[in-house]
Amino acid sequence: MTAPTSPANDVLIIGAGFAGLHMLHQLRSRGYKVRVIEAAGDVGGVWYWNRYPGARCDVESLQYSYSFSSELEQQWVWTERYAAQPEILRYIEHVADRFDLRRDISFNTRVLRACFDETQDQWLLDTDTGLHISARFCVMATGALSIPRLPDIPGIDGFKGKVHHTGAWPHEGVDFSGQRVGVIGTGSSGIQAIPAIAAQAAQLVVFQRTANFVIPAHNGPLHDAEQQAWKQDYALHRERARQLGTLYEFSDKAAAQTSASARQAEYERRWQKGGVNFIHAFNDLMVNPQSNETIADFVRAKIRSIVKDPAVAESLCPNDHPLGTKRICVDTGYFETYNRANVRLVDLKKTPIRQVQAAGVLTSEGLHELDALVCATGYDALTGAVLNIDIHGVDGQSLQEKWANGPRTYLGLMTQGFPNMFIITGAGSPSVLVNMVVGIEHHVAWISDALAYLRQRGMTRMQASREAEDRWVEHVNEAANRTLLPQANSWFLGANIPGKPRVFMPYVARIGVYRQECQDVADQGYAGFVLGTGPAATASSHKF
Ligand code: NA7
Repeated sequence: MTAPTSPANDVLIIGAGFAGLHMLHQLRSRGYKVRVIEAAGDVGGVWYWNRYPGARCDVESLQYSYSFSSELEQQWVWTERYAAQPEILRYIEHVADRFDLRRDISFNTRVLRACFDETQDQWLLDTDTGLHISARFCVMATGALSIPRLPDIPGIDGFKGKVHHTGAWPHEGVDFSGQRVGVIGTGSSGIQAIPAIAAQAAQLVVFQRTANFVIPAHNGPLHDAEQQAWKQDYALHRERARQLGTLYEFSDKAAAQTSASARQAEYERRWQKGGVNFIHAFNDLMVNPQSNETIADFVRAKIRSIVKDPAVAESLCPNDHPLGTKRICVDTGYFETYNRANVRLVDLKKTPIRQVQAAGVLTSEGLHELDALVCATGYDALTGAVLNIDIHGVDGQSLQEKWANGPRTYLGLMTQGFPNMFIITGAGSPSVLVNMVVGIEHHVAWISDALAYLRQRGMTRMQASREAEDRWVEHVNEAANRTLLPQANSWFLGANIPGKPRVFMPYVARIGVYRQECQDVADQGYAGFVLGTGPAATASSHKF
């Protein structure tokens, strides 16, 4: 057969957040013609949209940053242990300026449809601006948490005040002074926003469906000496992060083999230190329900000691899922907020929402009159943004149909039947279970190497084989089932979206293990992938 003609671009990247920007920079510096399509008006991804009060990262600033440029990591100065959204956005904007990335990005453009052209080994994309664009390869840098989800509560459209979602916050900010505000949702976003809104609003009503485990951040200024010390050893820290994800203090002891008093002392020490590190106090907390109960009891006792009203404290105590099986939350003054006179907790387990009316939220106990409503109700996680695009692969197969019973990928990087389409930090990779920037940098490097491998051999097509994909999906399921993680109704499982298939989506593995698995595949000539040109592309043998 004749070789396919060259499309207009080598690579199209969808999304200009942390992933898309790094992918663009890497591929451009390797000589590819690249175009990025971005729905937002500027760079930043999730950090462009999440401008709600209190928004901040729960990974420490010095770790939640790119490692690909030592000048960048040395010169950028972080001001806080956990950076707030404006500082992270400034950092991303700085990266875009520093590496002159914006010239290859089409902003305010949403990809509606992507079809694989089998005759030319290329992707054809249609957008909402009428831009039609083609490329040999397509990289989904669309983010794991980028499709905000408004609750399906009857009457919400008829509310007379403004309804805001934390993940699509107005750029000009919102002034809640003097207002009666309702917040629905007590995940990470709600837990960050609630103290900030309570400080401004006249009254705040929090509608809680599930109480969450929340650990203090102990955020504060990042002092020069500490920052400089870290930067001196940055290369070493980054290398360790490539194995561990985030550099937490991991324990090699089991809670089950530790005395109650020693366990208590360790939980207290970690509580005082703060952050997600808390969960690594012992190595059996995510696999042994009895051990998990000991750390859960510790947090419940803390909640009871902070919240003055015993009934409110009881409602705030999580008791329907093991600690860590929903994304652990990190706060600044969350539980203390319930001691304020202007804050009221509505426990939806006791008094469920019936509907939203023009004047407020009606629960089984009556109407809560409100001037504004904040939905901190989360996202269609991991698959939402990919499936938001009408994607068709070989033989016109639709990705929505293929993933109707849950996402299927090989290594989380590709899905069979959709050649030349890569996904960054998607389902089937560690993704949201590790420091996202570390996961992104790994995928960007792996995809860049795969494209170079194809280019060197004059090949124009790469896709996952069905057999390799089937084995990987099984492997990902087994990994999750060895832990307590599938026990909670979390967004890891799609449980927050009515009708979404209940499949544990991220791959539960230390990123170092996963990196090695990906490296082994590459070293074996991309084992489990089908490489070549046109439909004649042939499968490599695979090990998974
Ligand atoms: P999350 O973690 O999905 O939290 C959403 C919250 O909204 C959670 O408390 C939900 O309760 C609640 N929710 C969702 N729908 C409803 C309805 N219909 N009624 C009442 N309550 C509802 O999203 P976040 O934005 O907070 O955090 C996402 C991630 O971003 C976070 O983990 C970090 O990684 C960064 P539920 O628990 O489902 O009962």
